[in-house]
Amino acid sequence: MRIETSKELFHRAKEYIPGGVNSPVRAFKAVGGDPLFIKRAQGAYLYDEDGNSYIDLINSWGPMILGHAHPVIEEAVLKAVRDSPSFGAPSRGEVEVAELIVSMVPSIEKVRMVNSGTEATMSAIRLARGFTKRDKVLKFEGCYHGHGDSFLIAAGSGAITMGTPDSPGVTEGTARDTLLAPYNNLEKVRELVEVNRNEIAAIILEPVAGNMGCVLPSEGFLQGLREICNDNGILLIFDEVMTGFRLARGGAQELFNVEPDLTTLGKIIGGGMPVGAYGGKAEIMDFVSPDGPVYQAGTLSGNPVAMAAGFAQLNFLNTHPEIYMKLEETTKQIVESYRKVLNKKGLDYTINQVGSMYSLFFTEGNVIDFTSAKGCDTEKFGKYFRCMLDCGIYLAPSQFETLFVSNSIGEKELEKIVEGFSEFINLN
Ligand code: KE4
Repeated sequence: MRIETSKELFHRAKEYIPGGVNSPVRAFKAVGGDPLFIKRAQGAYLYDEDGNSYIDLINSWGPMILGHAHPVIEEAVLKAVRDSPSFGAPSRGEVEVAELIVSMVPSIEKVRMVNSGTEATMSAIRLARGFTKRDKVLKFEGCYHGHGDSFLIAAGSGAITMGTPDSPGVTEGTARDTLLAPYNNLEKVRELVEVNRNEIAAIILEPVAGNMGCVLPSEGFLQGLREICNDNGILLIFDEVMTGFRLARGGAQELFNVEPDLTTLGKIIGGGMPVGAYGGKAEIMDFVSPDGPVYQAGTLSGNPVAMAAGFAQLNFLNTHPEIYMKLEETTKQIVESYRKVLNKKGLDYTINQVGSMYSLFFTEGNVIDFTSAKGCDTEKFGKYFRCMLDCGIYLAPSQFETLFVSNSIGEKELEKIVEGFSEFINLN
């Protein structure tokens, strides 16, 4: 039987699926060319429908921290699916995952499972509004919190990549309740809080931004937000969909030692299955239905197969904390090898790295917020992406994404990544 190529599959996909993809950033629009259709993945490698293999530095946008098809997760999923994929009723797995999350993330006393990061952030905002009886939410330019209406204002990730920072379909009324500040700008936050005194329910941010490329919080930024929220009765929400269980067992809040009131989670929490969650202080979480007045629900929330995958992955991370040091070490080696080659060539660049997340920006200055991220040479980024792909290394197809290193990247893969990068630099 003739094998359909990625090109043929993409052509077919566009017949039935908007843009031929189920999530915009996968369409390679920002880097040109057609997307690859992946057939399977194992460890550090993706295998496409055209018989090529790639070292994966996206890892499904974060979830595959242990590498692909890890036996511990595979076993758990196969076992769970044999008992029926879904009950629509409470099950043991939900309790075990909730208990484990509470034990790993200090600020979380209670947690509600949902099916995506978007659902988690939408629910957390509704809860913050219900709990504080205030309407406004303050977010940061370039931070992406999923595609909920309140967030598609100067959002990051695909919204920047698609050049549609404010998506049609988001009403004026919704946009009015979303305030915007530049990332790392406490002054602007203080100003907005002053002008909107007693009207802001929550400040939400990525404690390490990954959706304008990797951008770190500047010294004192997170602590400063914590103090502003304490002084003004505002809930601080850390969107740790990317950083949760990625940067440390307790996520960015453990790394930077700042506790939010609510945390949103996703990606790693599901071990590759569709899972999101939001959690925080019991006093706030008890406001969620059925005990509280804030409604939120989901047919497949806490799905037994997804809980089995999530528990397997979180439990593995929880019992092997040395993984975090190894991931950071590997990522630092990649970054150091990039720096060596870039410095030798005398190119303008910035690399932001924390734990196993990093981004290369082609720009002179530092990248500390949305404005400096947007000022980068995205054309050059496109060349970097394509050259690395030709060398068998699969990067995020947009400057406004971060890379995620998995625990499957070893010496052999490191060598290949350095080789590919050196080739890109020599050709440009
Ligand atoms: P999902 O609804 O895609 O599960 O999660 C939304 C979300 C919320 N918060 C943060 C910090 C996120 O990074 C995300 C989703 N991240 C993108 C990658 N930039 C998902 C990839 C995609 O959109 O296809």
